[in-house]
Order: sequence, then structure tokens, then C-alpha cells
Amino acid sequence: MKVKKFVAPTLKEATALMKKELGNDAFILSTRVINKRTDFGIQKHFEITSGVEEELDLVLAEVENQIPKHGSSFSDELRDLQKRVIGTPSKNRNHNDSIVITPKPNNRTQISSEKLKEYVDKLIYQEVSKPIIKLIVNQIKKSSEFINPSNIEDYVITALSSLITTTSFEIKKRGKQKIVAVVGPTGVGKTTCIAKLAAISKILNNLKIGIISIDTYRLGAIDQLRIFSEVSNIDMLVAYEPSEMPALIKKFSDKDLIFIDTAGRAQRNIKELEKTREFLNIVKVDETYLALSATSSTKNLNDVAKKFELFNYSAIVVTKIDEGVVFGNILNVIVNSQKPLIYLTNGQVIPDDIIAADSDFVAKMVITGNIS
Ligand SMILES: Nc1nc2c(ncn2[C@@H]2O[C@H](COP(=O)(O)OP(=O)(O)OP(=O)(O)O)[C@@H](O)[C@H]2O)c(=O)[nH]1
Ligand SMILES: [Mg+2]
Repeated sequence: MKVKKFVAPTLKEATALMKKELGNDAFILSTRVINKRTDFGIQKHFEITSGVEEELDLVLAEVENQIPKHGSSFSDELRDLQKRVIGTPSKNRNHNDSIVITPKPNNRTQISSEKLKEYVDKLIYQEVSKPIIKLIVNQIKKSSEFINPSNIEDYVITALSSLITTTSFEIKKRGKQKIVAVVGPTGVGKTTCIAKLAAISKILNNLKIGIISIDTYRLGAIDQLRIFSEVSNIDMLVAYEPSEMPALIKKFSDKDLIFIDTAGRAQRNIKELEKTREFLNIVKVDETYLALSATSSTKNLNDVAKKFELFNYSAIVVTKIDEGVVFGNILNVIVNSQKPLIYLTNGQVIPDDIIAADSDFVAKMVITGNIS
């Protein structure tokens, strides 16, 4: 908000001065009578302190009104987000640590509030969380002299992208053996994801792969992996009890990479989650990925991401982006969980339908609503 003082012999004149300079949207914040030295001696004058919302402030106010309020206070969420995203660089951040972008100033017209609102509306439609939208609008405000109608989309994409931390999968042939587990809710695509990663690692990277299934819970789960293991010629073992795990890992001592496929668990079922954890705790799992479906709401994803923290997962795989309609939920859960994204999966085809995490790609998904 722009604040300015106006002084005149009458209140009416002071108000007229205010409207002339700040326009009809200006409003009076306070008034007081002051003594002013004039050619005719000391005279009483009226001083008004007035304010006018700048165009971007109006958009921000609209953002606040449009998005339903949830849980904790909005300003707390925003402060927390700013501290996390801008204040403290993350070791997993693959991008510039700040979302302040400093292109060269341009002489063209600054961005209009209509144009900005168009992007705010897109973010709202994509169900991007309110603190993130406000953060983006604040960044646009700070850099408004550099932004014009032709670069605003790139700016928003870069700003969104810098909020998405990513990580990548690394393994060296004949290096130290790596054990990777995938956990997550039921039916999200954990087994399919493991099949894709196993096939790619074998075919493209020529690695020796073993798969251990601990999903003796769901009917047909073992058969699903066994068929894949036969077709792809990848060794597979099954553990029925946590105590069997060390022996199975030993059997796979010649493997470069071991995947552990877990049973899908509802995040509320803490007892079952604990059971799965027993299997993983008994061996030294190097990396655990949480699989989340792109078709779940932000609230569900946040809840799952929180409840599955007991696995101390290192990264998130977002599955089924081909079935997603809006993608703000992916951005929200990555920012909220403070875990990096490692893969996206975009279909049922093994091994083709998997994409290494790319924050620009996700930011574009959020802005365009498309996955291509
Ligand atoms: N459209 C689409 N379908 C997928 C994707 N990934 C997996 N699926 C399908 O989702 C269904 C469940 O996949 P699974 O890999 O068995 O899921 P899961 O998480 O292992 O399931 P549970 O072990 O029962 O918890 C299957 O029909 C898969 O083909 C994806 O990226 N896109
Ligand atoms: Mg499965």
C-alpha cells in the first residue's frame, strides 16, 4: 500500500488533493489538525494520511478472498514457507536457492493486474496452495519492473520451478551395492515403478538387479512380480518375516542394485506401517522412496507424506501423472514435505513410462495443466 500525507486549510481541500494525486480508490487512514506557519501567521490546517492499494496488492487481497482458508493461520504458513524456501538453502535443491530472479530491466509496460490475475487464476485452478500463490505474487511484486506480458509465463514457471527440489538416482556399476525400497499407500504404482526402474537399470545400465518382495499380504502381489521377473529375467525373492531379510540380501550379494517392494498400506494403519518398517529396519536400506499418486488431493498427499515419515524416506515418486487433471498438489506436497522429487510416472508401460524428476517440467505442468 502506498501511504501519503496531504495538508490543506480545509478537510475538503485536503481530500481533493489526495484524490487528485492518488485517484478515486485512495482512502483516508487518519486525520489531524496541525498548526501551519503561513504568510498570514500560524493557521490551523488539516493533515490527512491517506493510502491507496497498489494494483498488485489488490490482486493479493483477491487471492486471500478466493482461496478457502485452511487450518493454521495463513501468515504463519507464508512465513514458514518463506523461511524454508528462501531463507535456508536445501542441500537437495538442484536449482538456484532463491526465487528472486533478476533479468535486465526493460522499458516496456509493466505487467497489468489483469495479466497477473490471469496467472493467479491458473494457479488457483491448479489447486496450488495459498501460501505458494502469495509467495509467487510477492516475488512478481518485487521484480515487477522486469516483468512484461511476454515474459511473465517464463517468470512464473521459473519461480515455481525453484520451489521444487529434485534429486537423481545414482549408482555405479561394480560400486557399492545399493538397496532401494519403495513404500506408499495401496495401489499407487509401487510395484510398477520398481519394475520400470529394475528394467531400465538392467537394460540401459547393464546392472545386476535383484528384487525382494515383502508383499505377502495382497492376493496376487507375488505373482505380479514373479511374472515380471520371469519375463525380464530379473531375480526375485520373497520375505515372509523380517528375520528372513538378512539371508535374502546375502543371497543377492552379487547384485549391484536390490529393490524391495512393500505392501500398500493406508497411512492411518500405523500398526501395519510399523510391520513393514520392521522388514526394512533389519537390513541397511540405502534409499526409501515414497510413491504418491498424482490423482490424490493435496490434503491426502500431505497426510500420507507425514504419516510415512516413519520410514525416513529420502525422495518422492509421483505416479499416474497421465491420470492427473490438476498438478498443484504435486508442487504443494514437495514444498510441504521438504522431500525432493525423484521420478514421475506417466503410464502403465514397463519400462517406458517413467520420467526423471525435472522441476521445470513440473512447473510447466502446473501452469499449462498438460504433461507434454
Ligand atoms: N495410468 C497409470 N497407471 C499406472 C501407473 N503406474 C501404475 N499404474 C497402474 O496402477 C495399478 C496399480 O499398480 P501397482 O504397481 O500394482 O500398484 P502398487 O502400489 O504396487 O499396489 P499395491 O501393492 O496393491 O499397494 C496397475 O494397474 C498399474 O498398471 C501410471 O503411471 N499411470
Ligand atoms: Mg504392489
